[in-house]
Amino acid sequence: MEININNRPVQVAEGATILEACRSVGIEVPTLCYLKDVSQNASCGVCVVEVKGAKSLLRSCITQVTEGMEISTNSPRAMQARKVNVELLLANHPQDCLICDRNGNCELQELTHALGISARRFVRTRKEQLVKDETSLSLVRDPEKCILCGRCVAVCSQMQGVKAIDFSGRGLKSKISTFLDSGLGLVACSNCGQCALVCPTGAITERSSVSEVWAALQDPGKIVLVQTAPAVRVGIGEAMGMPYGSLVTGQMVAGLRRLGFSKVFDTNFAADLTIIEEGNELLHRIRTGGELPMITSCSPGWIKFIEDFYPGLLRHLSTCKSPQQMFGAVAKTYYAEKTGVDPRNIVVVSIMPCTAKKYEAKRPEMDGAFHYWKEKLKLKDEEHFFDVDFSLTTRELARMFSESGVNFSSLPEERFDSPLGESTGAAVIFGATGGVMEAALRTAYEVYTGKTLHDVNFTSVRGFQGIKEADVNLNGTVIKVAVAHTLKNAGILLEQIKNGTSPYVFIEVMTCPGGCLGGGGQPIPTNAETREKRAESIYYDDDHKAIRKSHENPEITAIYADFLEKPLGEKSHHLLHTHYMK
Ligand code: HC1
Repeated sequence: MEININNRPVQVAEGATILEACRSVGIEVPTLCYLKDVSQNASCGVCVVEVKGAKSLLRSCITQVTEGMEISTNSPRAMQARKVNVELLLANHPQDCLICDRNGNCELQELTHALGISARRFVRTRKEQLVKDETSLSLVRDPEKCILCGRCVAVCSQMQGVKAIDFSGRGLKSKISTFLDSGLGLVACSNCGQCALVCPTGAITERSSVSEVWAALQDPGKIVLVQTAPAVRVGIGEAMGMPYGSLVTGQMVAGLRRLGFSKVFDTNFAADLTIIEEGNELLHRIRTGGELPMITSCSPGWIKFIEDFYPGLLRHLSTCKSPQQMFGAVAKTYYAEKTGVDPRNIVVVSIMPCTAKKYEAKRPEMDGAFHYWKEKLKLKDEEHFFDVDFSLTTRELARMFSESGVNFSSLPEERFDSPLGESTGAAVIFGATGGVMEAALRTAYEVYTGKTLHDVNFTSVRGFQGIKEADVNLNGTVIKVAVAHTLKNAGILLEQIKNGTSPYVFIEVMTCPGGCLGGGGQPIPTNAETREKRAESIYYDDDHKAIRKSHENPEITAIYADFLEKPLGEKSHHLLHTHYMK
């Protein structure tokens, strides 16, 4: 349809909102609350425009265009109102931008600058000082910095179906809160961190462990090992100013060495290990009439979700620990033995695209290595250690690079250390929704049929569709599999299992949209465009790997020969598998 924007006739899609119509013809209307396909609660009032014939200014994010509409996005009245609305938000907003986590990447700060606001015109209206919520192992909420845009509430309820946070109070007492105001760590929050990704300010951030990691790196008595998740290599470049989805594995390794890590290892190695254990677990369940469908267990937000909301279905989860945790357990046992290092002196740091990994690392049962050594080294209880000591997000790693003056884009490409650094194409695709399933199928096919799989690309489980399903032919035996990303979609598959209508044998669930590449610890912005670019890089990386099946990774063969002995064996049981909590 034809409408007129800023005195220019333009063709726009019927049914579009004014905001969408403006953006479709390259006219930017700012907003602090709108989130495409998720949040349209029109709370910030920043996107107001003037429409000829309308009595008042209209919020462009919720007003549909009509034929012949005459819109002005930059009339003096619209611009003045936009400015006043931002000034009102600033009245109650702390002025500590210089020391805020989001300094330089804050939508409110950017807009304040863009609108030419140079002074604080309105006085604070809120009487009380709101208290930080530091109850979560993954996230910190600072309600003083909250502008009540509602994006966090929208992603938590609409995208994830979790509803851990919501608006409470009225007027000046309005705030985002948890059930009984008890704090994120005490409610059914999955720790996914999607709220932190969409927050326009610094009101929700990851709980940072950067200073603890610096302290460990400066401790001469410690060997500090670092592992990097599949999706970090396609995210960290963005945080260092490179194009969306840049694949920077080699520079990332070089940068980590320059930060002082003793060894730079790859979570992808542990992803290959997961496939061996999980693939064998699946085949064992199929052959022995075990609980099916079996569901993947590497995404900790998903584990928290099923524990909180569907505890009766926990038997469907694979007992495999996630690759992050498998890595920690073998680093402090296999690697410690191989190198003769006292496990008490090993610090394992992981770099993850995920905020829930922080919570996962501190789950009480994630201390397999401590129990492995307890008898042998006569360890006292107060010497207790976890398999993974610190889990940092991609954003925290970027902060460490910045703090230490690493000039990321000029770094040479370096290789991971051995023996926990070799990995396959199957491992890197863990970072995208459908990747764990595809990696598992590459191995399951060969183990089950004893034949070589020539085309390793299971394209039917790729892509960003909410739930994907496929029939996989294992040499005559057809198994039905499904893949879901976001917890809301996972909930749909769980309801089928609950009702006895699930047709699947194996299900992959990833907490975040797009899988880990869209994780809550990834650079901001993380949106449809960035997710798309990161996925392209992940599949490019897989395509160009010399080895693309987990069971062909020579370091995996070696760890079974030298240490684990066999998949699902005694050591695997203690170090690589876990249990869940109702
Ligand atoms: Fe993931 Fe995983 S793929 S959960 O998305 O299984 O975070 O990247 O590291 O552990 O390997 C995240 C990513 C990650 C684990 C692996």
